[in-house]
Amino acid sequence: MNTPHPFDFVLRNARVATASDTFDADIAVVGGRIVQLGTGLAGGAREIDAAGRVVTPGGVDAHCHLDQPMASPLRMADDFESGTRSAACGGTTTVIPFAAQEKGQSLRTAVADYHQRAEGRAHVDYAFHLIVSDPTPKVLNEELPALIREGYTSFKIYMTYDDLKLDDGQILDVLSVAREHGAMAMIHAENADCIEWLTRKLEAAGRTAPRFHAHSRPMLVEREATHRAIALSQLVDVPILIVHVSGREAVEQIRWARAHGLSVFAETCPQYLFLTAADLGLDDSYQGARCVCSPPPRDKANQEVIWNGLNDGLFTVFSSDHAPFRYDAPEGKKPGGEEVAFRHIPNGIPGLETRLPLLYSEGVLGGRMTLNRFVELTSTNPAKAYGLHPRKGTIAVGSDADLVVWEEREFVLRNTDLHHNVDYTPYEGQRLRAWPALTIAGGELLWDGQFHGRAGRGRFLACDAPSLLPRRA
Ligand code: DUC
Ligand code: ZN
Ligand code: ZN
Repeated sequence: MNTPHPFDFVLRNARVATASDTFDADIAVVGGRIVQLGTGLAGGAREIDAAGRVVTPGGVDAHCHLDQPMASPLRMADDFESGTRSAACGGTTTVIPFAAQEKGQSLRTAVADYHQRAEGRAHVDYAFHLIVSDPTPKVLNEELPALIREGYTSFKIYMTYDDLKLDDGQILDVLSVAREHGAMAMIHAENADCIEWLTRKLEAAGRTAPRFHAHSRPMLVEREATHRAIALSQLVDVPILIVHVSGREAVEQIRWARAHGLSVFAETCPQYLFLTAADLGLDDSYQGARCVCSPPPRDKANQEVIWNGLNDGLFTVFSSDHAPFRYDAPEGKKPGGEEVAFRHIPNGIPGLETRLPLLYSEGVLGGRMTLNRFVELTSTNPAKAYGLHPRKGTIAVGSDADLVVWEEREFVLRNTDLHHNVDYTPYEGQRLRAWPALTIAGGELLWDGQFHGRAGRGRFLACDAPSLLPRRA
C-alpha cells in the first residue's frame, strides 16, 4: 500500500552548498537521515519551502568548552543545555567540547564525569575530545588506547597553563600513542616559560590591567611553540593539528612545515579575524577583560594573514574556541567579585552562536571566500578531522539531516539577540549580513527565529578514525 507521504520531511527548492558543489534540490528525510536529493521529489509529512535560499550542512564546532570543571571560584557560563541552544540558534548542529583530565585523575573518570554533565541536556549531537594533562604509564598504555578504540579519537595537549601543560618528553609520549592508535592530536602552542617570565616583568612594573595579557603572550611565544610542536610531531612521524592560530608568525611556521612535506593541520577562530589587541583595552580600564583569550587577538595586518590562510587552504578548520565566562560575575571575569590582575582573568570568550554568521557575512558575502570553502572550513573538514564524516559535515544521501537555511539581511549584532548564558558578546555592534533563518537537526526544526529545541534530543557520537589521517597497517 502506498503511504500518502513517503518522507517524514522535505525541504524544497534549496540552493544546496556542500564543500565541493552548489546545486538546486529538494532534500527528503526519513528517520532523521537524508534519503533522497533531487528536484520534484514526492511529498513529506512535513514540508518547508526554502525558496531558492542557500542551504548548507549544519555547522560542526570542533573546538568549544562547555561546563568544563574549573578551579573555584570560576565556573563556565554555558553548560550543555545553554551552549547547545546557542549553537543551534547560530546554525551549529554538532559540537565537540573537551573531557578534561585533571592532574592525578584517571582519564576514564574525566570522561565518565563529562558524560554526566552532558546527559539529558544537549539540544544537538555531541562528541568529546579528550584533554590529556597527566600522561602516566597507565594513561599512555591502557586508558588512552582503550578510549580511542571506544570513539574518543582526538585529544588536546597544552604547552602552557600550569594545570594542563606537558613538557616535551611527555608530548612525545602522547604523540606516539596518537600515531600507534590513529588519533588526531590537537596542540595548544604557546611557550609557558616565556609567558611566565614576561608576566612577572609586567607585574613588577605594575602593568596588570587586562590589556597587558596581550603583552605577556606576543606572537614570538606562539611561534616558538608552534615550531617546537612541529618538530616533535616530525620526530614521532605523526600528523598534528595546531589549534587557534592567531597570526603571521605561527602561520609562517605551518607553511614551512607544509613546504617540508610535514602533515600539519591548522585551526583558526573568529577572534583572530574580528578582534585586535586593542579590544583588550587602550587604557587600564577593566572592560577589556571581556576579550582576554589565548592566544590573544593581534592586529589588522594579522587579521589579513588569517583571511589569506582561510582562503588558500592553510587552515583546515574554523572553530569558535567558545570558552564562556560572564563579565560581571564572581565566577567569571571578576573572580571572587574583584577586578584582578590579568594573570588571574579566566581566558576565553563566547562564540558558538556567532561563528557561522560572522564567517558567512564577512567571508562569503564579503567576497573573501567561496560558499563551498565556507562549508568545508565550518562543517566538512571538522567532521573529517574528528571522525564524524560523512554522517556529519555534508548534505548527501545517508547523512544526518542537519541543515542550515540562510537568510541574507543586514543587521547589527546585540548580545540581547543571542541565546548563550553570557552577559556580553565580544562582537557587540558588529554589522552582519546573514543569519540562519532555519536550523534543522536530524530532520527536526530547532530554530526559525524562535528556539524549538529539547534538552536531551542531542546524542553522544562515538567518533571513527579521523579520515584526514593516513591509515596505518
Ligand atoms: N584559550 C584556550 O586555550 N582555551 C580556552 C580559551 C582560551 O582563551
Ligand atoms: Zn587552547
Ligand atoms: Zn580552547
